Amino acid sequence: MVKHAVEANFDGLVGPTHNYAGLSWGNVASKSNVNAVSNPREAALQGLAKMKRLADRGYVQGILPPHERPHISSLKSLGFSGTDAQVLEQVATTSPSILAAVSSASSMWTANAATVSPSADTSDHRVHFTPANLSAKFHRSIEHTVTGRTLKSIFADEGYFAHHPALPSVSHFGDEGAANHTRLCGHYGEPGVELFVYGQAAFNEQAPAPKKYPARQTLEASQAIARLHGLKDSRVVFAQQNPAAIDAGVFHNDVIAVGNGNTLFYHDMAFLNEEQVLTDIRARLTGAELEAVRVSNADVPLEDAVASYLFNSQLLNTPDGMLLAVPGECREVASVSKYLDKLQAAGGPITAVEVFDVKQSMRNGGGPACLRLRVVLNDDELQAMHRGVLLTDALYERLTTWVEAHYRSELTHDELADPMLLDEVRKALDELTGILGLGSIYDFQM
Ligand code: SUG
Repeated sequence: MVKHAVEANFDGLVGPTHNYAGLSWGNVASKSNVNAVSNPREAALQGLAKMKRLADRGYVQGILPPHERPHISSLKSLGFSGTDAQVLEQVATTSPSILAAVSSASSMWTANAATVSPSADTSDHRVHFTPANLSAKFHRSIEHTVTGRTLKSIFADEGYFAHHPALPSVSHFGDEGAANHTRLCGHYGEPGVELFVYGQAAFNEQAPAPKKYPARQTLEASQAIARLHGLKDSRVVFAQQNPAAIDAGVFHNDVIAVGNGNTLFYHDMAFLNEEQVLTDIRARLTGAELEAVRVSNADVPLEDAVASYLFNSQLLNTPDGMLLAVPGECREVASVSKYLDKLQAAGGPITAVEVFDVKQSMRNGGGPACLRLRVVLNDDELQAMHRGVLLTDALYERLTTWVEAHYRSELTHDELADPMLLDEVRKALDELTGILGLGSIYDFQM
């Protein structure tokens, strides 16, 4: 029997150390905004405003808390020692790049937090979670421990939820989570097709691969996740990303494609073998016909797609079609803006376009879709999860006040070594776990 289910979106709350450190080779925005002065307060409020607008529209909206940064435990594991203030001073003097890496607020991009398979797809009919090892970038590879703790704290009932540790943290199993995973289905509660998009087959040196930028996700990692989650072969598609797209700055598949329900919205340069991908999905999808909304390079050149983050939009069901929630930059790039006008008039599955301002995150290469982790939950699972992280009007007010009390409105690299900043962060996060009712999830709380 098909159970009623919804797609809940868990957005990463931007952390108090949000800054522009140019940490992500292959991510054009991250590199081009290096050393810009950030505004953590504005970043967090922009994120909360997006969540609030979607919650007001009736979508189930959850929150994942930021991580402790600078991450002192990581620094100690690298041999920096003494009091926290001494650790910070040593690393700032001898290795400022390491300090920048352990200070990144990158856990905000929760599309990279984990891969999630809904219970309708898994062999034991539980919702499965695997935190992404994010092994391609040091600053992100330190996220999965706390991400795993947080997900376990929210989805604690083992009768409904299964948690796996991150895959081995080596390049062969590089895993970037839901950013390279799309689920297509009829109703959310029906078995769907899980599309895993990878950048490179790690164990085959002859296989096509990008030449300039790294492929962060491997085929072998995607296959491991599908096995761990107990997915049926007949419901899984593995597709290689077009290496030329990676070399043009498409470091995750969600920078060039987004799917929801029976609809796949994608750029014609997204996949190495587009026809095969569509054929494979069509052969596996039951309960609905695939709607492939293909954007040609003639309409939107790849570099405009990357600059605007058109495909890093959220694609959401509405009572009369689908809503594409796009970043503001889409209206600043002429080809994209023109395309969006055409799209709404085309009579296809996407019937509405709305703009969301997440500029602070965008400047690090994170659009609306990067900021959220999708978790399909049936009614029983929604009841069983910890509901203290679901956004209500009261929680929105509480979190806005919390941000205003604890966040700086300007942050430069020199300030990352300030022991006062670390104190501010810990005080804020300790209060936050109380607000969200999460218990102890941070190293400093243990
Ligand atoms: O991993 N940027 C992130 C952006 C992640 C976007 N996520 C998705 N596409 N789902 C990254 O490249 C930049 C941080 C800095 O440079 O300060 C950064 O980590």
